[in-house]
Amino acid sequence: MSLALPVATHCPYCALQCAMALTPDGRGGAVVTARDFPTSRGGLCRKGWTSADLLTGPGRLTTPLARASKTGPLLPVSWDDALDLAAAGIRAAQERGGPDAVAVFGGGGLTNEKAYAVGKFARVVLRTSQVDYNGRFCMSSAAAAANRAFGVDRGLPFPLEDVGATDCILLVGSNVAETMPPFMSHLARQHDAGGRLIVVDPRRTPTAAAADLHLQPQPGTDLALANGLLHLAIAEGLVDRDYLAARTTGFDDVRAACASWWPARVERVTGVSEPDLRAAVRMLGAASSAMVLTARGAEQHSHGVDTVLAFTNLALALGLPGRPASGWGCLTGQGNGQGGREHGQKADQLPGYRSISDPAARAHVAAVWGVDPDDLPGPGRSAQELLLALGDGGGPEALLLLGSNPVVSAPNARLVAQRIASLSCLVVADLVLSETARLADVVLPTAQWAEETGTMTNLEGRVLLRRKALDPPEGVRTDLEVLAGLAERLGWPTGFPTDAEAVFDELRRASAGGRADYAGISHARLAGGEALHWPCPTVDSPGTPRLFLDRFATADGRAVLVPVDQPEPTEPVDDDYPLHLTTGRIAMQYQSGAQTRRVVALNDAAPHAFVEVHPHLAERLGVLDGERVKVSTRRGEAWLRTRVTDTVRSDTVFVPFHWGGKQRANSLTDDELDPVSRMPSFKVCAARIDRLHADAAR
Ligand SMILES: Nc1nc2c(c(=O)[nH]1)N[C@H]1C(S)=C(S)[C@@H](COP(=O)(O)OP(=O)(O)OC[C@H]3O[C@@H](n4cnc5c(=O)[nH]c(N)nc54)[C@H](O)[C@@H]3O)O[C@H]1N2
Ligand SMILES: Nc1nc2c(c(=O)[nH]1)N[C@H]1C(S)=C(S)[C@@H](COP(=O)(O)OP(=O)(O)OC[C@H]3O[C@@H](n4cnc5c(=O)[nH]c(N)nc54)[C@H](O)[C@@H]3O)O[C@H]1N2
Ligand code: SF4
Ligand SMILES: [Mo]
Repeated sequence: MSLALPVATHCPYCALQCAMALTPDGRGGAVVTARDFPTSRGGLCRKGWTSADLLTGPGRLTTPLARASKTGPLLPVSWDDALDLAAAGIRAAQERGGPDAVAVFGGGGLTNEKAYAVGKFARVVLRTSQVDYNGRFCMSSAAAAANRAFGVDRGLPFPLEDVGATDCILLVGSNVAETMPPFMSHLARQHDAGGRLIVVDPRRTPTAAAADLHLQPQPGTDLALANGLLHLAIAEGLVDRDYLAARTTGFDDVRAACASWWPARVERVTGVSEPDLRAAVRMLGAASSAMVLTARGAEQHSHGVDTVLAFTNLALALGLPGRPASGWGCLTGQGNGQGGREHGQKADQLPGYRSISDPAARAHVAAVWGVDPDDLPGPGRSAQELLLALGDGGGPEALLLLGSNPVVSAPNARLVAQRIASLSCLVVADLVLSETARLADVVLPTAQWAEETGTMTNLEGRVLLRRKALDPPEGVRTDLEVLAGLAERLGWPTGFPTDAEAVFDELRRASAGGRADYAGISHARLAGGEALHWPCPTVDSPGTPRLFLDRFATADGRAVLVPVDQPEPTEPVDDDYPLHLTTGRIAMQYQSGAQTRRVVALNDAAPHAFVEVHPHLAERLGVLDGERVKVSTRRGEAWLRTRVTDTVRSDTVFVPFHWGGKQRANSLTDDELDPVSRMPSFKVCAARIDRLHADAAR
């Protein structure tokens, strides 16, 4: 096939979806160059620059694998044999236990086309309700809060360029300097125009170091902080009464809920000083435009939804959403973290951000799929509930997994890995032999971003075309081909399209009239260079870069303030576990590390996990910088090198989660779930640190 060179596309990793061009090198690989684009502004991070290394790297899977028996090794097999084995395992499970005996687990890195196909495959081919995905661990708290407050969940309801134009930013639980480095150019633009930045993080991250004001709360106390800021805003007369009256409901209840959060109490609960609280509120109050942005630090808690609502309350009370260069937004994480949560791989959802419990939505989607609405299953289990129900957990006995590595990334991962290992049949489609794929009965090697066309929806709700630049290596198939091959074997009569554009056109029809309406977006319009943010209901619609200008997406058009209160910690520190443990990311590794640990340049720069320990704590524990220690919680332990640094609070330790085995942060984390979003408590639990014996300490 002859292809235009270089090929304009976007990065395989995070939701910033930086623009790049790929020039095939003739040996199966490609050379990466950065392209100018309004979001990435010509920037790429090290992960983007090195992303092509994984196309040809030694870790790449190029043949299907299967094992003859549960205890036998994974050995190369033909595609026909692999798909036959997978289909047989699925069929046997369903013969024993009915449709719900098979589960599907997807990922927010999959293209819109794949996410849509995964959800459809689960509902129409397997007819199982048991489908969810890793976005539950990522965006679900912010999504639930946004739906409640504004009636719709689009991470940023405005384009990124507005971030550079706002007067003041309150950035809560986000370390963009490491997680989306080119985002910093928007903050630099904002700073150069005289804007102010407030960062809320228990660590003085590179992002916090760039701020005008850094608030350093104890992990898990952001809700009290937000209520305290709103308390002060009310006391200092900074609330926008006209806006509240014209565009919102619920302020009176919220005012009452914040009344008891006077500054001294907030200081006691959060550790943020009263003068800093006042300084933050005054910066926000004095600004001509302002944004409240949240990310995983605020959201990944067993009270994540309420925490985000506390921040949407604050933004609404200050009159921000729907105003120029202002509002609340969430910084979506995975490459297609936005689109991945709109098109049906979530347990309670159908394409177009429709609810699977809504009869009208079921009828619409069933018509597109050519099935009877009554044949569509209802809502299934959320991600962690599903993972813990597998095998010995009494739920599904077979699992098809694409685009996630839960053995490393799920909370309480020791238990999750045990459940996964107890399945009668695990089928994993991946580019590499991830820790989860290692447990599989059948491994299907799939194409990656540069080798297939598809669309991604970035953090601002803008749909992007990721073009194919190369053919996949011999022996590798696309995820769409994998689903089609399984559908055929499982007796689905009408076939599963394998052409991304055909799948997208079906997705457009399925999403038409839904909250995330893609009906007017096409591969052709995107290829023509149009900037299209959903909703985009018709082919002449210019899309909707800015939401909420006139009304919110609620029934009455008003945004909702919701009274919320800081709960007691789910796992308070005590004598046995006296430290707050929080987890997150570093610049050189991505997620479970399945991809980036196999990129030599990245792995050399960040070869192992660590635990950040404040010098005072290190002294109290008698540990040295770089010493190996045992970090333990009620769920498990990890062996980690210390990194002694005064950037972390002295009552808190931080571990990145990009590694498995003994370095696995998720052996430690708590899987207590938010009651609404079912988000686990990745960002805080109680831990202890012990020295290892001298011989193991090196
Ligand atoms: N290099 C790199 N970039 C990535 C990713 C990656 O794995 N590696 N993943 C992508 C994905 S999927 C996501 S979701 C995004 C995530 O992007 P971020 O949300 O920026 O990433 P995290 O490091 O998980 O968390 C951000 C910060 O929250 C802080 N934090 C911890 N506990 C609390 C708390 O209780 N309150 C507050 N206010 N802050 C707290 C941590 O110290 C951390 O600095 O990054 C995306 N980009
Ligand atoms: N302790 C702790 N744990 C966390 C978090 C945290 O902050 N702290 N953050 C959570 C968050 S926000 C997230 S998003 C999750 C992410 O964690 P995971 O869901 O594990 O994400 P990845 O490591 O990106 O896994 C993607 C897998 O799919 C493969 N893959 C990539 N592209 C494709 C494709 O197109 N098709 C197929 N079939 N496979 C593909 C990759 O090789 C990799 O093995 O981790 C969560 N876990
Ligand atoms: S910031 Fe995200 S999208 Fe941009 S180059 Fe880095 S990983 Fe890729
Ligand atoms: Mo994420």
